Amino acid sequence: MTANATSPTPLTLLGTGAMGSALARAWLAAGHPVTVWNRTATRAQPLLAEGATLAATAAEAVAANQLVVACLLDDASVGDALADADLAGRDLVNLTTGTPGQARDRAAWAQKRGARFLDGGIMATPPMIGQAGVGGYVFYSGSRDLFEEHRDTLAVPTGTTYVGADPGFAALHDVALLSAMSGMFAGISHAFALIRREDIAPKEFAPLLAGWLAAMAPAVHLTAEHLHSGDYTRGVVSNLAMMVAGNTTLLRTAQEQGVSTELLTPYMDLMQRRLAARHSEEDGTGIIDLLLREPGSLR
Ligand code: FVH
Repeated sequence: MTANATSPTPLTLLGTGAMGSALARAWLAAGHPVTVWNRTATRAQPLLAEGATLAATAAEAVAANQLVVACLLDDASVGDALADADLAGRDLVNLTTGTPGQARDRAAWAQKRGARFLDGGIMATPPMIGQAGVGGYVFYSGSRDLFEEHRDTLAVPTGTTYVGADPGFAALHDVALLSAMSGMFAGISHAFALIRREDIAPKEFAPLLAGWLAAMAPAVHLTAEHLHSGDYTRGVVSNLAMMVAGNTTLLRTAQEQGVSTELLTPYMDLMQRRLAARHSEEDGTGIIDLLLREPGSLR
């Protein structure tokens, strides 16, 4: 059953935590009949006043609708919740954060049980759900046909970006972006630590920092161009030799300010290694090659 202008697709939502509740509210507000289930039923209660139907068990919730969306804590909770559910003929959309491997295994698991499967990686926080123009979206991967069939319904809470038939790709894109964000937050922490003991108002410093990060963000396109061409020197304006020399100033400043360099040095060590391998005219792209390991190895 697909959505159309007059009858919004009914759906089941497993998990009414912070994100699940936000999703449910967006679908309810758009007129979709929503059956909800949550392990702790009291957490789903507020949604009933907004029109949701509460199922007593996950199996009952799955039986209620063809389209079943799971937004649970982690992959293990998806397995727990759906252990006794009959998935035959169901379209399972898993918005639970997990690894690419877990998504691929979950896709095979769902298929074996007779369900079609889409994995999703949510690039939004709960307050961004149901809000247009705030930049939130969900990466989807798995069956393209299934995505197209439910595209309109899936687009109700936030944007949609389909990234391929491999069910692991949504999680991979999600985690890649979150990992980049983690590095950015590390840099933000270090920057605030540098000014922390000085007579510099954090509130005045913040817009300067945000502006600088935004100005630097387009560097990702040059990195992509380098990886595409294999030439890591083309178009480089700030080369590795200069940057490694500049690192001395960053480290000395940290020392002067009494700030640990533990967030900076892992990246600087990699820059140094790439420079030592005679790549002074590159930018930082070659560091990507230094990071690559055999899949499955931990470090
Ligand atoms: N909240 C956020 O900012 C992020 C934004 C990006 C995407 N994440 C992911 O979304 C998934 C759900 O996150 P959440 O914010 O809704 O998380 P909680 O509020 O903690 O709710 C967790 C739900 O999972 C249920 N649950 C946990 N363990 C089990 C289990 N073994 N069996 C069945 N259900 C389980 C939990 O139920 P209960 O504790 O209320 O009984 C909640 O419904 C998540 O993957 C984020 O990484 C959110």
